[in-house]
Amino acid sequence: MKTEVLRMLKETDDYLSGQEICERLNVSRTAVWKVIKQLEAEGYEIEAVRNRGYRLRFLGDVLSQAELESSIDSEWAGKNILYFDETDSTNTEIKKAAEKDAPHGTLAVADYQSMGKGRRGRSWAAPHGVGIWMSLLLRPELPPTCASMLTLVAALAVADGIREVCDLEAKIKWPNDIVVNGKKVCGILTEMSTELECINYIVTGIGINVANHEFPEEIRDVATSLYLETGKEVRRSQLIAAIMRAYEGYYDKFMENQNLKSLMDVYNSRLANCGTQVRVLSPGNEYTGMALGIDEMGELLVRTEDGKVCKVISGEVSVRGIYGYV
Ligand code: BTX
Repeated sequence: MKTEVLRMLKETDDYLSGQEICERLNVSRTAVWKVIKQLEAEGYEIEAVRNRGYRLRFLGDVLSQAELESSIDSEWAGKNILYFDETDSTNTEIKKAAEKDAPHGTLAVADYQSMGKGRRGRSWAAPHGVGIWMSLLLRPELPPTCASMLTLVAALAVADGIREVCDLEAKIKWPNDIVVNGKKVCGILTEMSTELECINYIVTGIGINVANHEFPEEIRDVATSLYLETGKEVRRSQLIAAIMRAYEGYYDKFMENQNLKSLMDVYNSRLANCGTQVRVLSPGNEYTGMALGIDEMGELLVRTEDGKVCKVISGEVSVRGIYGYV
């Protein structure tokens, strides 16, 4: 009911009468009043005027089940929400939900993660109230070899969401970091459960630094947040909704070909390391070259000094900038 009241308040610019809420939701006046009080306690500013009703005066950066449900307007991505004030990792929550048959598109969101995971056993700093820590459950009919490309699809959606909501030139550092002004604002971790030759499910975990005013010493040089880049507050639910919308569009295009053929151009146009010198660090084989962009399998094409073009497969190697992080 809280979601419904919130949705009605968001859709109405003027006052919404208590009577109308009661009638539409078939509940008592006292029940409506209680929900209004709960919403105020969560941080919404609601004006109540006798004989006119309720009006939402200020939408703060509230993150809750009701806020997410009333904001996300995509068809399937993020339609089923699992919200946590606190959890160890939203990737772990989605894996648990997947084992209990949660549907394709289920999204777990947390306000705080005590054990946020990065790639290859690294950790991800996910403090209270300042970030988007979320994981999307996917159940695609794809061979497991295609799964890593979905990370690139997610990176595109995050870059678009940030561009739309924050008006920032968000770029992608191949394969899956989102950078703003050369610093990392988002990381993506994709995990997969497979059986024989098919995918049971994929979890795409997305961590976005939104309102951080500062970072721990060890990541200060590489990390940034949307607040630090814009000086403005971002409503996390609005950004999540924009990312889910963008994700659906890109995912459908990806699934048509089961590769990145139709997304390659837009991905390359967002690629921060396109045309830059990079160092490829693969076990036992390190080399330097110019990044040319991705191919339709999501591999990074790197031209070495002798003119040869190498294909770099994500997950196996690290690609570093020669003159900095990007
Ligand atoms: P990654 O391995 O590319 O990045 C991890 C590295 O990035 C760390 O070793 C550290 O140097 C740096 N780092 C740690 N925290 C941050 C941060 N907040 N901002 C910028 N740099 C940082 C990237 O892994 C994948 C991250 C996925 C995080 C999401 S959050 C929701 C989901 N749940 C979960 O446990 N992980 C994912």
